[in-house]
Parts: sequence; C-alpha cells; structure tokens
Amino acid sequence: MSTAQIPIHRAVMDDSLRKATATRAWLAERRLKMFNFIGSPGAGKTALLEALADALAGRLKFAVIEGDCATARDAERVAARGISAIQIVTGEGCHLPAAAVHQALADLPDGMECILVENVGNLVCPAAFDIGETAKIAVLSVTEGEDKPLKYPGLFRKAGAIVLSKTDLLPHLRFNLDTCRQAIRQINSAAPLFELSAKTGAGLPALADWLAQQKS
Ligand SMILES: Nc1nc2c(ncn2[C@@H]2O[C@H](COP(=O)(O)OP(=O)(O)OP(=O)(O)O)[C@@H](O)[C@H]2O)c(=O)[nH]1
Ligand SMILES: [Mg+2]
Ligand SMILES: [Zn+2]
Repeated sequence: MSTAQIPIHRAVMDDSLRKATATRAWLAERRLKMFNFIGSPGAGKTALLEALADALAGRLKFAVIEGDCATARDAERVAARGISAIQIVTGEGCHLPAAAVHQALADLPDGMECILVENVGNLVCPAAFDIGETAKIAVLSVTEGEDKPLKYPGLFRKAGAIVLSKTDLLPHLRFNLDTCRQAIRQINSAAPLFELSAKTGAGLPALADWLAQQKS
C-alpha cells in the first residue's frame, strides 16, 4: 500500500513547490516581500496583524491574505483597520495551499510593499508547505506553555522570526519565560525573538522595525 502512496504524495509536493516558485518569481518582479504567520488556533495572529496596521502605518504598505477553514471573520477584522485583505477558505484543509495563495495575489491592490499572510491556525502542517514566502514567522502565545518549541520543532526550526505573544498575560500564568527562551534557542539559535503584546503594544515596535527592514 505504501508504495502506491509515496508517488502521489510526491506529485502533490512537486506541484505545491512549483506554485511556491511561481509566487516567489511574482514577488521578485514586483519587489514585494511576503511573510507567512503560523501558529496555533487562537495564538493571536489576527490580533497581531490588527496591531501592525497601526505600528506600520506610514512605513510599510501591506496587504493581508487570510487562511481559515471557515468564515471571512479574520479578513473582516483586518479590513476594519483599513488594510486590504483577502480571505481564503480552506474547508477541511489544515494549511494554506501554495496554489490558493498564488491565485489570491492577482486580487491584491497595486502599490503594496509587503504581503502578510495568516496561515490556518495549526502548529504543524502549515510549516511543511512552502507558499513562496520571504520568511515564515512562528507565533507562540504564552498561554500555550513554554515547551511547545520542543514538542513542535518543525515550525520553530524553519522560522525566520519568532513571536512570543500575549506577554501582558504573564503575571497571571505559570509560565517560565527563561525556560521558553531556552526551548526556542535549542531549536533555532538564529531567528530574532519578539516578545510582545498585541493588546498593550509592548514589544510591537521591534517587530514592525524588523518587517520594515527585511529585503524583498
Ligand atoms: N491578553 C491578550 N489577549 C490577546 C492578545 N492577542 C490576542 N488575544 C486574544 O486571543 C484570542 C485569539 O486571538 P486571535 O487574534 O483571534 O487569534 P488567531 O491566532 O488569529 O486565531 P485563529 O485565526 O483562529 O487561529 C482573542 O480572544 C484575542 O482577543 C494579547 O496580546 N493579549
Ligand atoms: Mg486569526
Ligand atoms: Zn494541512
């Protein structure tokens, strides 16, 4: 049985990679950069994009691509902040396929400098699928526990930047910040770590600076 499954899997991955490569070329032609935000359901990805609408205003013109199994709620939240947002509904799909992202690019407004993609809430699968992004950004919230980078290392290993979100909640939790930092560094010693709260705005300027400074 497994001999029949391997070529199918390979064909799917090859097709996905072709679409990601096409997206990378599309972005390069327009000197656009694209960041792929990945984290668990409820980690605070949309809240972060909402906060970045203010933090990046006048510095980096960005549009958003949202991925969710159902509803256009996240795109509506981002659009309410004056940001162009396209919703991809994946149904039972647990990650954004490269083809869907590539198709969405055509509907983005002109004159953008950056695209921020919020992937389907999932700590595992979206990390396995390249969508042609400039970098993946792992989003981990303090309510998830400090051991998650060790238990789900794939995303944290591949991330070009790591966000530790909801830091305003730290006084209310049993969460050891140093243990979490060590866990992150055990998996990825190079990626910048942004400890922030989308609610209070603490730590947000450092991430905004990093996004603005990245090359396309
Ligand atoms: N205290 C606090 N709560 C936050 C913060 N960021 C997000 N939240 C809350 O966390 C919950 C989930 O936030 P979302 O932004 O919807 O999370 P998400 O990662 O986009 O969720 P999915 O799109 O469903 O995967 C909401 O109730 C937010 O108000 C934060 O910085 N501090
Ligand atoms: Mg969301
Ligand atoms: Zn998936």
